Amino acid sequence: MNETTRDVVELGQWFDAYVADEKKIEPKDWMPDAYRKTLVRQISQHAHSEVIGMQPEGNWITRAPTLRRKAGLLAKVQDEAGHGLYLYSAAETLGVSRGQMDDGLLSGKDKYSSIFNYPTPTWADIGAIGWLVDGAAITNQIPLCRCSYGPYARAMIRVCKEESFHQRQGYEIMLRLSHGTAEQKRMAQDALNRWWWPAVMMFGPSDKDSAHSAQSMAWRIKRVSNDDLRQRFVDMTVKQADYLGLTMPDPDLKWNEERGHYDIGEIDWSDFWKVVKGNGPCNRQRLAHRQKAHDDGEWVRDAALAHANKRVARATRDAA
Ligand code: BYC
Repeated sequence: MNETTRDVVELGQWFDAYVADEKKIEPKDWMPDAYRKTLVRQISQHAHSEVIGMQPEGNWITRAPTLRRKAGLLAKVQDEAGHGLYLYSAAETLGVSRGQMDDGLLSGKDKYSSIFNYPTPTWADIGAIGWLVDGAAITNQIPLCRCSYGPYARAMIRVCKEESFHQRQGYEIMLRLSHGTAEQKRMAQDALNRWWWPAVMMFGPSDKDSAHSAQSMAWRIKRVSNDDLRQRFVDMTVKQADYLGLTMPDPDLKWNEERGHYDIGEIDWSDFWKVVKGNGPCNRQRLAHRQKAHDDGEWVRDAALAHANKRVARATRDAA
């Protein structure tokens, strides 16, 4: 064993013990390359999801039914832009640049959450997204507040607080619609029918097929497995649907006395992978829209960079 290999083995042992002790890894700490890589993958995917996630709802800002609804929706979509920015910043602390992450998203190399590739044809979709998608996001993200990487864990605290407001605004829309006219109730039920299974799939493949879960849990990046998070979400949401007076689109959904949880029907994983691989109903539209926003913003990036370069040049001259 040469000196360098021994150092890495010792550092690896230090790292494992450190995270097992629930201590946070900070940007300048030593970390295994694979840990860094996994975090860059997960955090940048998460950031991309927030940014792409603005599109399905942004679609309704100009058509929100009242001023109050418009203000709530505007605030939610702006929060999502903010989440994207915290998360890109958290990923940058791992040595990847914003430009590299933009390229990853726009080239189709990087993933973003499958859920944002479905259309939002009615106002009830805005309710269903807040209730189900943000509900699923909170279920997934609360444990991430205890992630072993400090900048990601800290970003998650604020994100979760804001997601909690998003979930409530969505649920309140569903409550009003489901207790409104027959047509409004029908819209709410239709939105639930379309969003339920994609929301259940948001948690990722089942544990036996999840490529990264075991290692990510050992590193205390992920704290709860995909299936356990999915179960938490199902158990919580079934009761909320009951209160709305809506029917879950799953004839096999039933309470399992022995397990103390709801059982759900078979998940159509082929649909999930189709969407993840870029062939969902809106994948192309979402990326094309993002590409256009990126191109339209080029002059802003150029101006900001020119300004920053000028300041650096002035500071260097003054220091000389
Ligand atoms: N969609 O081994 P696995 C939001 C991929 S945004 C697409 O289990 P991992 C919001 C996975 O990446 C919510 N791909 O992976 C915004 C991997 O492929 P790669 C976003 C998925 O990473 C606006 C492969 O499948 N939340 O809150 O251990 C409005 C195998 O999976 C998906 C986050 O990003 C999916 N759903 O676990 C409203 C949370 N699932 O990378 C709301 C942070 C899996 O090897 N991320 N894949 O090519 C995570 O917690 C984890 O990354 C996941 C997946 C649970 C998503």
